[in-house]
Amino acid sequence: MAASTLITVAPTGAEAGKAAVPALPVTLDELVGTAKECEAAGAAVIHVHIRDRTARPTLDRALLTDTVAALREGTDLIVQLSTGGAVTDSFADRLAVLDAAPDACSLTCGTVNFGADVFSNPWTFIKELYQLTQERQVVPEFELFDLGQVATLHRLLGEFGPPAGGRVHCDLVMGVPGGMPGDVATLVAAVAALPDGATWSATGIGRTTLPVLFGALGAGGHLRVGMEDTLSFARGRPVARNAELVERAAELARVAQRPPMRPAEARDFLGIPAR
Ligand code: KMH
Ligand code: ZN
Repeated sequence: MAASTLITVAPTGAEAGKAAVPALPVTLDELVGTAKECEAAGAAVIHVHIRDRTARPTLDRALLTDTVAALREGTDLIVQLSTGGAVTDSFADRLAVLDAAPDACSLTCGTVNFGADVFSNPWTFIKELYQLTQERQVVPEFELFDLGQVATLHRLLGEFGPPAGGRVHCDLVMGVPGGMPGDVATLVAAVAALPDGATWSATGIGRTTLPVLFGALGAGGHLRVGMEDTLSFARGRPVARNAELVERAAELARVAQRPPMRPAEARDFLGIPAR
């Protein structure tokens, strides 16, 4: 079991609206401020979605490039850009995210129903994105929303070889309406199906946040938390700041005798070159 716990913060996402959720970081200043607080609280990776001037999700290349630069300037966090974007984003725009030259990016291994929408990731897109990460040396994190996507990950690695950085790190995204449920039995089944030697984090959407967090810590996995995944800190109590989700995860990781991994250690763990 890993001696420490990688904590990723996903502070914004593409789904929640600023009007309904004023604590959501949507401007570059808000994002960098959040990132600094979350790093101090124990995060080592930031999973980034950005918003435009009207707080709508965007994959604007210049803004993505500025965001990577500002996060590097203000923190030591590993900057992982989302290539999932919003369900409305085109494949071309999602591939072009790598033009912003992040340390890492998400790479979802299959299409999944996403509430009333569809998060589309056909095989042709998955393999194109994967080969681009290899070419650009951007370390992918394999996002797995369902067990069938684990099979696709095996196929991807079998056909195209190891990822940039040489480490296979996955994130189980559980409890999306349409994806795998966020419970411990499903988590154990998904982990058992991962490629040999793969490391993994898990996150539970909404009310599955805590069962998945406790299950992941107990099973030797790593954690993703943040307002992309949950807007409630406890029943009837909205999240006030992303950092309080990181603080809680870090505290529970310490209780589990697996304290938060610092960014330098996390770079080594994920195969990301030092900056
Ligand atoms: N916003 C979702 C449709 C990712 O970042 O790679 C997709 C998502 C996954 O959040
Ligand atoms: Zn995301």
